This record gives sequence, structure tokens and C-alpha cells, in this order.
Amino acid sequence: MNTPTKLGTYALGLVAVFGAAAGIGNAVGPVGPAAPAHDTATHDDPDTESSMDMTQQSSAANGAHAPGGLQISENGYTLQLDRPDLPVGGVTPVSFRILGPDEEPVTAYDTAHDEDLHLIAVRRDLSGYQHVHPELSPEGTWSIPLNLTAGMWRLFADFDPAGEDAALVLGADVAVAGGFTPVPLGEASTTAEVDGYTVTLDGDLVPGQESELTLSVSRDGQPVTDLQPYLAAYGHLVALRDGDLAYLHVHPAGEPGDGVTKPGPDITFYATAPSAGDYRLFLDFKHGDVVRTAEFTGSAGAPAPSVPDRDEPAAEGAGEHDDGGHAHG
Ligand SMILES: [Cu+2]
Repeated sequence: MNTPTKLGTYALGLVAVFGAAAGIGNAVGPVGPAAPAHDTATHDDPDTESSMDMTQQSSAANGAHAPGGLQISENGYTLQLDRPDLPVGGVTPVSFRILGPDEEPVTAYDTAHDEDLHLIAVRRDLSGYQHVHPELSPEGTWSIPLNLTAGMWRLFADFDPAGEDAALVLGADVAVAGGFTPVPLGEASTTAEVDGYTVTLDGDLVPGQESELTLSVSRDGQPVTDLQPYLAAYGHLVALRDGDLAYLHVHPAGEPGDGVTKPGPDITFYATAPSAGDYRLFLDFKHGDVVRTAEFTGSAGAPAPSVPDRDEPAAEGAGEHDDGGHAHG
């Protein structure tokens, strides 16, 4: 009966390896009582003794507030679906309201990217992506048919209520009845094919930092230089974090008609990844009067620090860590 012991030893070995891999900033290691938060642990979960320090490092690296899309209610606004579950098959009407701080449906919106509200639907395995623009009734109900396969879906409403300074992204789940096979996240890639078009991705997502991403569209080996404006840009990019579907803030660089921005082949965006990890990127672009979506899997940051601290000469890199005051636990 010493199998459990062996397993236990093996597990401890794994923890030790993991602790070593986590490297800098992690002298305490993931076992044992939680290290007191170094500086600015912004999450207020009091029960974090088993959480990994890597996660804490990642969130500490992000000075911004929480990413969008993770909440059904925020800043007094609530996404209220008419039905939390839907039948499977074909095209299904979906309707919802945005309730304001007065709990009444919001009927006045500021237009952003040519629309008052953008609805993103994606199954929770990041398949089935749809970006649509529902119709608003005078009473404040948004309606749109969606093509929903069986499974758990996430709906994101991206909108800016009139009178508010900033746009909100609220998210809600919808269960679609029936059996389904989860689709694995695709391998990280810088090339996507859609409908005879090839889209390449240049640039890296950086945890906690805005980075430039350039997507370049070609067809039959020829750069596409006559992209059509779509949503006041030559492309619309949505990025979702694998695992919780956090919705990244992305904005295009330039817009059609500004005298600078060309209609392809390159479309440039600025995106901020809230943490290290995998993301799914969805680029909508319009050409030949058809909107198509190119999808990529991308990673932000390295999974673990690759260079042990002591091997670095006392140069600029180490200096930066010391400034942060949290590199050496
Ligand atoms: Cu939209």
C-alpha cells in the first residue's frame, strides 16, 4: 500500500518543479501559507491560499481595471436576456434589454463604430463566433436571429449608453439544449484562411500592456488593397481570453477617409491583453461586399520566466525589476 505515498511524493516533486519554473518573484513558492500580497493585489478574494503566485504576478502586472465582458451587470447597467436557454437548430431569435440605473430599458445610445450596440455571440469553447447588430424596438428591446448550435454560449453586448463617458461590455450565458462535442482551441498561428483569403497577423499580445497588431489581407497571393469600410474601419477585431472569455479592449489605428489610413492590405489595431495566456482573435473585414471573419489563436507573454535572475548581468533588466520592488519576494 505504498502507491499513495509514491503518488504523494511525485506530486510534491511536480510542485517543486513548478515552483522553480515560476522562478523570480516566487521565493515563497506555491505551497504553504499564502505570501502576503506584495504590493497592490487588487482582487479582494480573502481565500487565496491555494492560488498560484504566477496568477498573482500576472494580475499585478496589469494596472488597469478588470477586462470587459465578464459581468452581466456593471456600473448600474444590466444585460437582461429574455430567455437563459434556447432550443437548438437553425436560426433562433434572441432578444434582450439593457437595463439602466433606474432599472428601465435603455433606449438612447451613443453610436460607436457605426452602431448603437454590437452583439458578439460565441460558444464557450470559442467556436461559432458571430458579430451582429440587433434591431432596437422603441421600448428598448434588442432582437436578432442567431445561429446557435448545442452548447453553452456567451453573448456580449458592447454599447455606450447616451450620457455615459465610456462604452460597456456586458456578458451573459445562454444554454442551447442538445449534445455537443467541444472544439479544442486551435494552435497558436499567425496565419488564417477564410473563403480564399489569407490573413496574417504581425505583433504580439503583451500582458498588461497595449500592443500593436497588424493584420494583412491577401487573396491568391496578392495583397488586397481595396478593402471596404466596415463599422467605420477597414476591419473589426475582437479578442477573447481562453478560459473565461474576457473581452479585450481593441481599437483600430485610423479610419477610412482620414487621409492616412489605406484600404489594405494592412489593418492595424491596438489591443491590451489583461494577463498572460491564450486568446482567440476574430477579425471581421469586408471585401466584395461580403464580411468575412478570420480567426487566430495567440498567446500573451511567456508561460514562465525563461531566464533565471542570477544569470543576468546586473544590467538594465535587473534594474527594472528592482524598481518594481516585487521581483525578489
Ligand atoms: Cu458590431
